[in-house]
Amino acid sequence: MKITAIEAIPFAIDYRKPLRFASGEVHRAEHVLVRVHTDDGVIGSAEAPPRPFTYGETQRGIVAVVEDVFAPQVVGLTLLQREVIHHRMARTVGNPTAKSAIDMAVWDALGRTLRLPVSDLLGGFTDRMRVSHMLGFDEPAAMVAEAEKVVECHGIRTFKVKVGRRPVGLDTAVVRALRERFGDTVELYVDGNRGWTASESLRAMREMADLDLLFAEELNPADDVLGRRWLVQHLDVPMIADESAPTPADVTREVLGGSASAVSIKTARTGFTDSTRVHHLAAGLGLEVVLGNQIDGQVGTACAVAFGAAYELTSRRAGELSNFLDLDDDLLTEPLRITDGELVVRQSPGIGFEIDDEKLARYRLDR
Ligand code: MUC
Ligand code: MG
Repeated sequence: MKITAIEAIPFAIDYRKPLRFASGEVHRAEHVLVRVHTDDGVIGSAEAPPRPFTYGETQRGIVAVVEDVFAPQVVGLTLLQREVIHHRMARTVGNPTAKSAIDMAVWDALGRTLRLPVSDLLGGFTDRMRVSHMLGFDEPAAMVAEAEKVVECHGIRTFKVKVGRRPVGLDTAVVRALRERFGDTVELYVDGNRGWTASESLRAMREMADLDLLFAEELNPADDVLGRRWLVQHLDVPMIADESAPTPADVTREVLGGSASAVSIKTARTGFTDSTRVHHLAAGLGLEVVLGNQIDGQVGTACAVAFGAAYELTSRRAGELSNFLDLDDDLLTEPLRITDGELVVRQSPGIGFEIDDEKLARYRLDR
């Protein structure tokens, strides 16, 4: 169970169409596949998605920090020393997706070594999650057409609508068009990625008061501290902390400070080890949880559903597990499939996927 090497492999796969939102846009999945090797010949894998507009990481930066800083700290430890791994990596600030990919690749290697699914090792609550689909910025008719396709092809009936444009009517028109098209057959919530001010956010939420929204996420910057608290006090739906709360300490600060009343757990930024901490914190504080997406590929999505299905609290709501549908191709031997609006956790050892070597060779950027 001794870790003998860690690889960081940059790869790139195009999105069929860009995803646009208030803090940025994504055209290509320029991710890093992290592979943890052990002396038993086991390889555990996970992916790190650089999101400079959220965490400041870049693809080259992730490769460098894994190779130069984290690999030397982790090689030589065993798969059972996950808390030592966490402690050593924590000496370096930031780099959340690089650290998380190592953490999850270690868990994958552990599951493969023990011949057990990681989701069962974590909590084993269920083997599937309902899926929520994220709708990026476009005209109302185009966003409704995309939602129709997603309902028809995948049976998904929960949508997170990206908002945060100006004037706010651009976005409220989309949410209204979706509610008019689907009636009460779909669940809707909105994510502003900090695009609006506190007063714009409240005006928009009041305009949408009759649209039965589940949640609002990061409508305005949490750094506008008083404005954000004021907004949360005036909303009649929970405000989800996403990018304002990337660590357990941030979750505590934002929630106890009154700037959030629910939390997004993203395995891409908190791995399995810190996602477990955020989960326990949310359970202890009585917060609602949404399993979020960092615009993950299939490797990242398999990680997210393995974690989400492990606990009752994370599997209660639909999880954001469908961004990979927009990718041209992916790295798995057996692609993930969303059927009847659900994604199932594969009951194989580890996280539940196999990397296709031929595809990795095709998309890797370092050879
Ligand atoms: C989301 O939930 O915000 C877009 C930016 C980011 O950090 O994550 C995505 C989705
Ligand atoms: Mg968000």
